Amino acid sequence: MKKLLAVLLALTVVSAAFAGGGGQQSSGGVTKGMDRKIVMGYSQIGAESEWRTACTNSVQAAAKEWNIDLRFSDAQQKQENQLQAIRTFIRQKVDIIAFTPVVETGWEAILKECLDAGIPTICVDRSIQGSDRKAPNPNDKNDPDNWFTAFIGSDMEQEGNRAAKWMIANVPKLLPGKSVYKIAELQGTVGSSAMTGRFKGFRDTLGIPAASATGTGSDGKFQIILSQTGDFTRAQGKQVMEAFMKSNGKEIDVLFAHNDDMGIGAIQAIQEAGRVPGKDIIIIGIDAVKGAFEAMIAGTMNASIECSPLLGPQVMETAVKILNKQPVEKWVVSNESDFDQTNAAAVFPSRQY
Ligand code: GZL
Repeated sequence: MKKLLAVLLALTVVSAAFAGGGGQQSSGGVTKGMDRKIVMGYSQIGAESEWRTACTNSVQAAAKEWNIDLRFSDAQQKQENQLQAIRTFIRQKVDIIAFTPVVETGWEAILKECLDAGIPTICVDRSIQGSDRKAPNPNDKNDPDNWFTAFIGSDMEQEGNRAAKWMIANVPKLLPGKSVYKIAELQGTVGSSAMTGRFKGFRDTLGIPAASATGTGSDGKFQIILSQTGDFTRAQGKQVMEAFMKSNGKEIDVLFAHNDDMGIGAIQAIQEAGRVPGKDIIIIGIDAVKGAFEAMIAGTMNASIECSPLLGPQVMETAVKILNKQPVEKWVVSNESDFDQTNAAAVFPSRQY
């Protein structure tokens, strides 16, 4: 018995030491792929939508996975808070800064401060004005693509194209017999690349000038009659749709919402105005968040164009490559799909956000 107790005691001591030592070493230790633990400053826009929350969760989970010390700042939709957070990161001498620009303009000065401080930056999700995210001329200091090291995110114009293509292919079948389909549009945050890209891409595919809020497509079948920002939130999407229903409720055939949250907010406004969302008014959103799948399965929403928020792993992998002085693409494009009532139920169980 004494021998058994001695063996058990020895085993307990050894396992505790290993776990303690191993635990302390891996958690406080080095970043994957590096010889030290790196520090990343991340300036996030806020928490305005399901998509944003999923993006934040992805970034925070990936930082843990890569063992990166993440200094995370939520700007609550204000650019001045982002600029302040990035200046703090510079003062703290972090190894790398990642940021999602709430709007496209106003980034030159701060990004040049990062360059002067020798801190590389990764632009995530939304982009900055004048950036086409293709390999820039390295000597052109005025090319915005030289102000940051890499961009990780979706092609917003493509998302607008995809929404218009789904509408052209499906709306005449869902609402047969009309010569013209009248569209209401809920724009995203004014001046954000997500809004400007989707706005332009949708119009390009219809043949409506990108500068026009309203107008009729080149084949005369689709006409944007209303277009206003709902700032990517459910609450404002509902509010603006209430106004649309009051002014033109009877003639709206299609709602194009720059994100699902605004489309979901609009569903309630359409119902309260006595029309049937998903049947009388065809609703097309962007993001493909959980709420959109639930609405498509319930029949109150018709389609959602995926824009993946699961960018965390790519951000961390790109950060390690940059700090290891390995070559990185200027633009790591996300791969995405389109969903509607024909595939939503089958795909929903496998969705990660
Ligand atoms: C798109 C992202 C947008 C989402 C919205 O990449 O910037 O911001 O479409 C989110 O849901 O608020």
